Amino acid sequence: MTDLIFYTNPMSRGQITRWMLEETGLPYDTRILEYESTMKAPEFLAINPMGKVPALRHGDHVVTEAAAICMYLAEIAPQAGLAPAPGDPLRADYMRWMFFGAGTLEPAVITHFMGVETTDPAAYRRAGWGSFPRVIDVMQDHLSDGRRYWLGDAFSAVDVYIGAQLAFGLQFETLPKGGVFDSYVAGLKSRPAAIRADKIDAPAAG
Ligand SMILES: N[C@@H](CCC(=O)N[C@@H](CS)C(=O)NCC(=O)O)C(=O)O
Repeated sequence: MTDLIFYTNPMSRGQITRWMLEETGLPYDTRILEYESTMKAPEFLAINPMGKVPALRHGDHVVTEAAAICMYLAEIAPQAGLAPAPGDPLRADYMRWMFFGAGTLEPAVITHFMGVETTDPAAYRRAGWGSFPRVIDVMQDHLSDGRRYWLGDAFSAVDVYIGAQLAFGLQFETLPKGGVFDSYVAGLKSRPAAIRADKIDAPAAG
């Protein structure tokens, strides 16, 4: 019995949450939802009115949005050491990059994939993510010192959230291959929790 219920589809951003759950070592139950049927059924819309996964129910409360779920899980599993502790100045970097992942990297990749370009100066100013090339440059530059983990010495929820997005991007070729992203992602994906998570979701994802 566990009070953590994970709503997902194996072919979704739920893979980020699965990896994070496996990193925490917390027990959880999984509910697999199908696009267009159970994901849009009243029972699930009562959990997430967006009709999207991932979602996490913890007792009477629900967390949605993959980044928020990662941050929440890091907080309720402090023994796993997946976030700098309260009061640690590194929390500045932690929060900065988690929000960068959700509010800057994600829309940059998706809009680029959809063919929306924001390279003209007016569009760049209005779009919170600036432009796809700028986001990629900033991220490649961040990794150019050969760091293994996004925040420096220690693995954290940022590596799960940003690492998973970079892994998706390399897999679906929405991000440039053959550079620092490859080595960063390869290092993260060799973690036992990442391997376990992939093993659970991969067969169901087909
Ligand atoms: N902002 C959400 C996005 C969630 C999302 O768009 N999930 C997709 C799967 S990757 C989904 O559930 N799509 C189903 C739909 O919109 O019908 C997050 O970060 O978790």
